[in-house]
Amino acid sequence: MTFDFVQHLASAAKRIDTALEDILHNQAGEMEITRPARLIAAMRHGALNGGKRLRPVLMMESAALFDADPGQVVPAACALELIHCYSLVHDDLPAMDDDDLRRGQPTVHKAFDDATAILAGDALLTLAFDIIADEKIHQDPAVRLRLSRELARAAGIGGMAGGQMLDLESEHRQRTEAEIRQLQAMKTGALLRYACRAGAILAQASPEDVDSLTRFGEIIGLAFQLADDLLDVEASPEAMGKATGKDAEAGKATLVGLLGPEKTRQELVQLLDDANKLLEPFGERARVLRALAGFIVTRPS
Ligand code: GRG
Repeated sequence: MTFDFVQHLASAAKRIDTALEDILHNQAGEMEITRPARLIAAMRHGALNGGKRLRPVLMMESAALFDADPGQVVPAACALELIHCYSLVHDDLPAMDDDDLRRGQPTVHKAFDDATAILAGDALLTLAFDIIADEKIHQDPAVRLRLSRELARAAGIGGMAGGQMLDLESEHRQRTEAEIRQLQAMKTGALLRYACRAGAILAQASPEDVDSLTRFGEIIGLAFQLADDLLDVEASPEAMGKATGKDAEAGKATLVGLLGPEKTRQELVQLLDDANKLLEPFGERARVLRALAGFIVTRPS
């Protein structure tokens, strides 16, 4: 029987959607005064609106290489997705990207208001750490602590939030190629890296295997960003500021702006090759991760 990756991705995403639905349902307390319904509704709007669920699926597949218990991995994967959703809710705010639509629907601040969107993002972020601290994630508190600390670092000043700040500052200053690579590894790469690394940590894989999955995540993180930038340029070529390395529309630094589409495509081919080499020792067990890497490089949107 041939392996249907698209079907597999859809059913893994559905599994995450169902688990996220449960988690957010359980946030609604009986007393409106302690659990404001409007905030829960805004959190649901930001988290249950049809994302691809790439990060949780990467975590589940990394953990599956080492036979982890899905009952532990799914909540950890949901925690990561909640952080991703929070970042999108805040990124869409007028003070940042000022977007009206996300995943084809009104952004949280459009459907509610700015203050509610800020609070919904805050509550999604903090809920993620509540989940990671729960015994369901792992019986060993040292594993939960490690997952929690690494998640804080991936999302915080040395990771996504720091990368977003550097990106915002790029509107006012020229970036070198090395600087753009660094800020993108922080802004988008850190959560993708964490997805793969945390799967291996949760499964208590050997340090060598944790390192391999970490490197795989780093490569996937860079490939994801390059593919995203290429999609933007293909959608509106005038957005490419070759001379400045900036996406002219958003004023943000991009590698495709600096290197040009052709070199970017060549780098993507090389990255996919590197990613596949890292998966070789896992043979057939890594077929979904292999397909995911290919999907990230060639995805249509
Ligand atoms: C606000 C702290 C803070 C950080 C925001 C991730 C981020 C940092 C901003 C998003 C800006 C953006 C559109 C970056 C391009 C890469 C990216 C993260 C795309 C969205 O991720 P997907 O494609 O989205 O996985 P879905 O909707 O499928 O979850």
